Amino acid sequence: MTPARRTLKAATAAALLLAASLGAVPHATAAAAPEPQALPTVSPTPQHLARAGADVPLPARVELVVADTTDTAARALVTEILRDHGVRRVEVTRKASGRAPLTVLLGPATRPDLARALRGTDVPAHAEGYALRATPGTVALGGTDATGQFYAAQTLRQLITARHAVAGASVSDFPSMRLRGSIEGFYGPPWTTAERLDQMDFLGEVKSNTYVYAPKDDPYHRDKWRDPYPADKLKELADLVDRAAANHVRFTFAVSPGGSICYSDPADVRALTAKLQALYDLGVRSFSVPLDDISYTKWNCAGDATAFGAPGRGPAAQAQVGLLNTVQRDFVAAHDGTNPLQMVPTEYGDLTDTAYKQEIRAHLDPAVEVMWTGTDVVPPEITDSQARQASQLFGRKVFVWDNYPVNDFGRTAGRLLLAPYDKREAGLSDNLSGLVSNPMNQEAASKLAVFTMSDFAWNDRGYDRTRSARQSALHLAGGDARVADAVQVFVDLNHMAPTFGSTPWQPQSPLLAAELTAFWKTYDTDPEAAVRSFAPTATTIERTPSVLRAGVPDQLFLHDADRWLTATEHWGAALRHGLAALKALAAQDRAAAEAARKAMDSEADTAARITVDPAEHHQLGPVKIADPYLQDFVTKVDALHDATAS
Ligand code: LTM
Repeated sequence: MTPARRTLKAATAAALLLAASLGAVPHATAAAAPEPQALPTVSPTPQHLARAGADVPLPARVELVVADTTDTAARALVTEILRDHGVRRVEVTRKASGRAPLTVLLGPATRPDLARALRGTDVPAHAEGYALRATPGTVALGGTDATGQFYAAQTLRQLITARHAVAGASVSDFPSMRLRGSIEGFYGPPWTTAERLDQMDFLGEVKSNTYVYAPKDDPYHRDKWRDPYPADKLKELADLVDRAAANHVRFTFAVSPGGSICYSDPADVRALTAKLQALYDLGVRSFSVPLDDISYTKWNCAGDATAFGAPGRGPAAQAQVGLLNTVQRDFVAAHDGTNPLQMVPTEYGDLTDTAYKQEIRAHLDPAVEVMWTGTDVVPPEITDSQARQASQLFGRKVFVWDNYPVNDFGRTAGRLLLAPYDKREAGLSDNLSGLVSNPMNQEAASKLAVFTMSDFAWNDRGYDRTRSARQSALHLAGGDARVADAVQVFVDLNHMAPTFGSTPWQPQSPLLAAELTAFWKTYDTDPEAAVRSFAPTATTIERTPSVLRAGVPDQLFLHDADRWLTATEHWGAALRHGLAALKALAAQDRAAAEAARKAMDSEADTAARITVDPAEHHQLGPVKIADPYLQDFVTKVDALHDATAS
């Protein structure tokens, strides 16, 4: 094979990959006949999933056997799932009649009827675990606790096949990490109530149990932390708390007093606990006191200098530990049903032993959860060894606040960060108490990455990035494989991670970049073949926005992505015109080349002039898509055209 042909083959393979994403050509996975015995892919990846027997068809009438110990949310979800899949009568009963075409048992796995039906499927001895067994005539959903029951129902939802049957599966499952979910902890426009409600439902679906309310730009969270929430805001919070509970998500309320608190003033301690009390009264049972992004080289009041001495790392930690221990002891432990207090240390992103960490290690109540972002604020990796060191430094397993996929700092200006989770080592669950995502200003667009993070947090050792990315795309696409293909094209065009420094640790647009490299290589020897092979990709990119706009059911996502979708359309058109210009150049048709080049430049200029919406993005500036590759393509075509004109 000649080098040019080899390059062309490589280019064609890459083009097929991208073009196949839109169903433009046969897609290997899309075209393959389903394996009769293959079980549906469940996300997050279960610890153990195996075939137990034949699939169990869903009849028109189902008996749902419950008891007082059956979780209300799980019961509502199972009922909804059955109805959505054609079951017209869901008869709820306390005891199976033995005459129903299908019996679904839901409750604690220890309930005698469930224990019998689950024989052959291990019931994990883990909080939030569950066992599920579907065999002819019976589907058993047993939780180790109420949350486990809810998660069994979430798995049932994914086990229903296209033929309205429950896959004949045996599932024994539990989370690897205790705390999983998201922390709304970024700077810039906070999420709206609608977005937060959406996030609660989403976290429930991906079996994540934690949402931390810590928006930096909510004045009542930080600057005005002493002030009570006005009634309308409190009502919004109450709605969120209820929705979180319905999804087995711990709504975790955070107050950040560090910018102005006088640690030694009992009135400030009272103001802090009063703020927590108001949320406890709404039903909140998890609390956090983040002390990140504050100065510890100055006190906020003279009293602290008297109480703790000259400002510095050690005295700052002493003051914080005093406050946190008081809140843990006098508020959290004194209120029924609360979970241990969470905190973010001022030194949250390194592994240096300091007087600050020594004080926390020695004196902070061991019940308090300590958050840590990694070896940097935005780390390129988190390894087991780093997590172990952090746990030693803070005297407990740390709770990772992962600044992923947050887009509130300078280098993220104009970007949606959509790359699937990566470079977090399997085995982290042994060394962490949990993992939460600090997402983007755009809630719905964040779900693409958070889906994969939740998969990792549930089962870090079973995490498969490629599978998770596909599942995440399918989730956004409402299960439609063709739309999911388009989602993955869009992800490739925005395949970045939050990065400190100039070297991205997740490659931007890896598929498109590979294709363009192959394209230019072929172009050197056979311009027409190069144009032919790349054309489907240009078409795919140009059509992706319309496929997503028509096919993604999530309107919040379409709103979040709107400007990036519009830019993609223009860049796709620029590619198309650019290819036409190159074709005309090869045919020595100067007029056609000139016209096509003009059209390309105009589309590229239009794309480059689209800016983010300041109401929705902390970092302003032009929307970025597949940079620098698309602009580089345009620049190169311009140069080739200029060269022929001279
Ligand atoms: O990361 C932490 C603990 N604090 C802040 C976040 O609020 C912010 O979103 C990220 C990314 O800019 N950096 C921080 O330092």
